[in-house]
Amino acid sequence: MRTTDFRRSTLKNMVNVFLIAASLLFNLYGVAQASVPTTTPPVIDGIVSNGEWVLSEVIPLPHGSMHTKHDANFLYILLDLTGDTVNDNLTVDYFWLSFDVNLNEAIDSGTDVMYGLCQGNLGLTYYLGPGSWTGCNPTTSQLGTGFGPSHNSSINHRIFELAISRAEISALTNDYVRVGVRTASPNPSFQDNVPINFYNDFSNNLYIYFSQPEACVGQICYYSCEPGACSESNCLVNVPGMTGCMGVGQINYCGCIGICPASSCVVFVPFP
Ligand SMILES: [Ca+2]
Ligand SMILES: [Ca+2]
Ligand SMILES: [Ca+2]
Repeated sequence: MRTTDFRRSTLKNMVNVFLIAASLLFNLYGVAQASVPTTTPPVIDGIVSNGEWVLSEVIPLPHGSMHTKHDANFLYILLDLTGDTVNDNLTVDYFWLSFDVNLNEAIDSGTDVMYGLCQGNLGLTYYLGPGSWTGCNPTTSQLGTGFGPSHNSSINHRIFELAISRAEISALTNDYVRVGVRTASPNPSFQDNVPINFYNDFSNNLYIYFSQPEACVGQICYYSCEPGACSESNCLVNVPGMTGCMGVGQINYCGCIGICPASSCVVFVPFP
C-alpha cells in the first residue's frame, strides 16, 4: 500500500470511528430514557445501601452514571460519580439538575427550574433566561450528599441522591420530563454537562419517561425502550448474610438481613 493510500485509509477509519462515537453519543443523550416505577423508594441519605438503586434505569455520565426511579410523588435520581474519588468541599463538588417544566424546548423565565446546592442544602431556582437564574427558593424535594462506595464501585466516591417533587416540575399530568445535568469537581478536575450547553439551550435535553412495565412475569418486569437508547437490563438477587454487593454481568448479588425480599429483574426490550 502506498503511503498516500495508507493515510487515506487511516483518515477514513478515523472518520468512521468518529461517526460511530457520535452516533453512540446521540443514542445515549439524544433520545428517550425511561424511569422505572418503584414500590421501595430509596432513602435519600447520600448512602447507596445494598441493592437500593440496582433496579433502576441507568443513564451514563462522563464520570459516573445517573440512575432514575419514580413513584406517584417523586422522581428519584442517583448521581453516582464513580470518577470523583476526591472528597472536596460541597461548594466545589457540585451538581446542577435542570427541568424544562412546560416541555416546550425553550427557556421560560419564572417557569423552568434548576436544582442545585445552596449553602450545602438543596435549593430551587427559576430560570430568568439562558444561563441566568433567581436566588435559591425553598423546596419540598430532597437531597442526600455523600462520599462512599456503591454497587457501581467499591472505591469511595461522590454521591448525590435526590427525590424531586413531581409537583414542582409539573410531572403530574405529563408522562415525561426533559432534563439537563451538570456534575463538577476540582479534584479530579471535570465539569460535565449532559447534554452540552443545556443551561443555555433546552432543545437537546434528555427525555425521561415515567414508564410502566409492559408485562411482569413473576418477579421479572419488561419495559419497552427506544432502540439504541435502552438501558442495560439488571437483576437484584438478595443473598441472606452476604456483606455488600457483587455484580456479575447484569446480575447484582446483594446481602440482606432477616427476611430478604424476593429477587427481581428489570428487562428493557427495544420496540421497533
Ligand atoms: Ca440511600
Ligand atoms: Ca471531588
Ligand atoms: Ca420551557
